[in-house]
Amino acid sequence: MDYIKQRLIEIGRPKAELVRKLNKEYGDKKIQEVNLGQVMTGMKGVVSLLTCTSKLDPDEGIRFRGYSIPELREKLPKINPDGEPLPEGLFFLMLTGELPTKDDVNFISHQWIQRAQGIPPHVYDVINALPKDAHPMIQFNTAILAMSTESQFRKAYLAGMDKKDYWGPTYEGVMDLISRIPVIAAYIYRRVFYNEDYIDINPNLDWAGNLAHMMGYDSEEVRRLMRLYTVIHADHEGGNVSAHATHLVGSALSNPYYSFSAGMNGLAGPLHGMANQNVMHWISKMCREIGVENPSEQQIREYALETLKKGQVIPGYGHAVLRKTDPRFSVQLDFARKYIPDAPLIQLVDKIYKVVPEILVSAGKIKNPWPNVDAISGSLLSSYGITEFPIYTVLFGVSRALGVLTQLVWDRLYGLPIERPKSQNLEWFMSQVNYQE
Ligand code: HAX
Repeated sequence: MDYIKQRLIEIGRPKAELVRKLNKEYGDKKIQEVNLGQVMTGMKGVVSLLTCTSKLDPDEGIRFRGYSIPELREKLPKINPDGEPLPEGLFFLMLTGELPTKDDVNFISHQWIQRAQGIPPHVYDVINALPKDAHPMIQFNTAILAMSTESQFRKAYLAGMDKKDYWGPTYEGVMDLISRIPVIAAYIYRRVFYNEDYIDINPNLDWAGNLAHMMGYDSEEVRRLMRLYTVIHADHEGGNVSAHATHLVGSALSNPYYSFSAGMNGLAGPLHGMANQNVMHWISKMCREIGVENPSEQQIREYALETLKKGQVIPGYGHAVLRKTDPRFSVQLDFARKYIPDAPLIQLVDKIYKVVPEILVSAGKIKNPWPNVDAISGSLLSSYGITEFPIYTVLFGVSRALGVLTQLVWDRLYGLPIERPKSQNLEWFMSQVNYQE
């Protein structure tokens, strides 16, 4: 057993005991009242999930195990002192709650390189059976499901396993899956956009550096970008669609591949991860229709108003929880200002940022008019040469695996049961508020 698993037993067993005790002794205690509006608006603010990897504050944004993004950039191990932290370190932090050492990060990097070798050949056959113009998220998710033939959890479950041990083969599956998805993502990218000219994994590179390498980008600049990208997209509490879907499906003891695939189906929605691609469509359509590459603030204002008039959303703006500019947006903007200050797309994103919030506020219904992570991530990737928009949500998915799969390991360490909220029909809700037609 590797030392991380050993550590998880030490940390996880007392926590599982605590969860059992809380449930037994305080199970009847009321912790929150739910109002009708919350149910009718997608359970906003209803506390109903136990998640320890990260916490989202409406004003401050995300903290991973208590650390903000600027703190992570300072405290997590890096390859170069002026570089970005390695996502391996964030994974360790989310998993154990402890800041990793360089040795921890090296251990995980090494594990993931080794485990990445285990992708069975039929996974590539399955991807190749799809048309090349199938959206990369379809190809990505199909590959994830095809990899579930390797599920160690399924084998161990069939062989008979004590409930207390569910987390062990889950952890193994999670490590396998995380090690393999950059290879799959890069394969899909090269298949669709580079005429099947594939690039092998480099055993001397880190996880995010390898993703850049296998996609065909070998500069230190793109590796740095990928490290930042995969850290900031990794987790966003438990209630977002990709995390919640992974948790929900996992609660039926579906294996990590099935569970993660469910999360990725959610990420592919335009109100969630697909927004990063849609932002780029929105920007390019605006430039095309106006007939300029660099529209003025007034032209952006008119185009944004036109979008709202057509009953569409402006992608990259708004959030179900956040009530301020997303720090994941701000860190990308700072990164761009530092390394590529003259990039025209970033200047355009900055200009849109000046104009769009006031338009959304004037429309009078949005709760948060500020940009989210997706308002800039595509422009940043594009400015570094990764211009193929349809791959963007796949890259988000690669990063999001770190958080939602860590949550899955913890669901099983805690021994959480199957999720089964109660539903009621419309008449029931009407009766609760004495509604008379
Ligand atoms: N443009 C136009 N209208 C918007 C809007 C936007 N960007 N964001 C919200 N609204 C509208 C809603 O559609 C809703 O209208 P109706 O009352 O007519 O239904 C109203 O404002 C109130 O919505 P809200 O309560 O402020 O927002 P929700 O919690 O319902 O939705 C969303 C949050 C992120 C889905 C929403 O802001 C949105 O659609 N944004 C654009 C898509 C996007 O950028 N998604 C990515 C979000 C971050 C993420 O998950 N990344 O993966």
